[in-house]
Amino acid sequence: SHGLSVKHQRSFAADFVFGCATASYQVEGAWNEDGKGENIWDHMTHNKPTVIKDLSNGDVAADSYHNYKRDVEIMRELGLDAYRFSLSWSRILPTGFASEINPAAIEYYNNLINEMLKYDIKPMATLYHWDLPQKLQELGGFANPLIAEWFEDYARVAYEHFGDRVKFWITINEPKEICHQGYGSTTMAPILNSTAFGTYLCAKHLLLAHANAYHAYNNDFRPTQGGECGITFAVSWYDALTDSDEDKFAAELKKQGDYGLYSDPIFSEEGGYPTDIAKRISEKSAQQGFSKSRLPEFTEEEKAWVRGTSDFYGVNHYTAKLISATEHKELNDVPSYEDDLDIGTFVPEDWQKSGADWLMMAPKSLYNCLMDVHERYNAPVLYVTENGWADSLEVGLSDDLRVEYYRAALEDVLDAIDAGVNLKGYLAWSLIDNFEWMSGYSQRFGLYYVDYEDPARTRTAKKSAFVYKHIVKNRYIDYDYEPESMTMTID
Ligand code: PNW
Repeated sequence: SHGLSVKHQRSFAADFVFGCATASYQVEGAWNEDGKGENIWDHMTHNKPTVIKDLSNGDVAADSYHNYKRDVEIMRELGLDAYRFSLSWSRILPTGFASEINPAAIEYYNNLINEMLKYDIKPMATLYHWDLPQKLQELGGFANPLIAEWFEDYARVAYEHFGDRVKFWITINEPKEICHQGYGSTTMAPILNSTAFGTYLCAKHLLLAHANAYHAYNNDFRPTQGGECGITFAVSWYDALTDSDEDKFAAELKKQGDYGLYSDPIFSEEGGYPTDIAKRISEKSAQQGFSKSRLPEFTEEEKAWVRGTSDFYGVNHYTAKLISATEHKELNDVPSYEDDLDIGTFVPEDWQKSGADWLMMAPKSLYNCLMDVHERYNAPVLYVTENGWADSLEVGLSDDLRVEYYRAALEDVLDAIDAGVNLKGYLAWSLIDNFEWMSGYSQRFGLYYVDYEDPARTRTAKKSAFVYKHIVKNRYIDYDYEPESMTMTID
């Protein structure tokens, strides 16, 4: 009926990993229970509540701290192979330092992991998804080079306590969002707005922190635990607005700035930062009167330490933009990442809008990203570690646009696999509705609806949950499938 009958016959391999993802601050709640320490999102939302669109916070969120059994039940309803969750650093180490471990946190994650394993669901754990212990932020957070040691200590605690059962580790979720949004601007905690230096200082230290955590796993845990360890980047598709060389270069610069800056040092053959963006930052810095580049260089030793430190390339993908070399008019010559790039971004009118202003349904965007990473880094093992669609509040359980988005994305996945991309798994964002950072609860990304008015935070399957379940079970995309009823069961 969609003229896609040929594609219907393509299927996902039996060992292709299908799952869903969440993150600790977005779902757990229990922000100060059982000895958990304060993190930067607790601190910011409590002390500066107006930065969040609906003045909300993650104090309770979906209350997964108390509802983890229901969450695992949902995974079983969906028939998932895997679930990606993140560990809350300040729940496990209330002071941020590994000198003091909170036993209640170890118990919570043990319970969650063991419940998943009971039903053969593979736990995929992210060590850091944006909720830095506030105590460490007060010491500079990712602007302090010692973060590399603090993060390694924390990672070792996680491997020691959970690595007998967790065989898939993601050290850090989305370096660019942490560094640029958190340090270089004001769109994430700790809203430092250090536009000239924040992004780049954080980038270097974050990469060293990641590398320390990887080497710790590789040297001291992998020999006995035998898992995989890697990192995940936000990868959007940036196409040139026109065929001009200027626009093509602008699009390449944007790719380098948004993900290359963080993934070239790990995945490129030579290591270190991508050349065009590094050159641009260095030139701008010189013009601005700085004695050296605002992007701090790696020493040769550091370059070698970071290079090759990931067993897979995790892609979080949502959307696309068109990029031009047109000058940004509103930059005011303030040194910043935006000023360094100095590009224009465009979104065609005919791309379907979501409940989030930045998220559009862009044709083939996931396919294009997977191909770009595949070609840029010489065919690494890839996982899509997040992909999803935002509904605004009017949309309830009949989330037809999300269904359309997921079908198109999974068609891209099949195309990419056909084209030779070494893609091993796909995780939908998100298992359940959750706290959407600066947008609070005003946007919903879940396959399951969470009732925030209900103290029990009841979860109800949306239409997309039935569709995803059907794909996971049958291993192909059936465009004619419609759920018979909205009653979800465990098969
Ligand atoms: C992700 N982009 O961030 C985060 O990892 C999640 O915690 C978050 O809830 C989810 O997306 C939805 O916003 C993104 O460049 C970072 O398009 C960057 C982009 C998209 C999402």
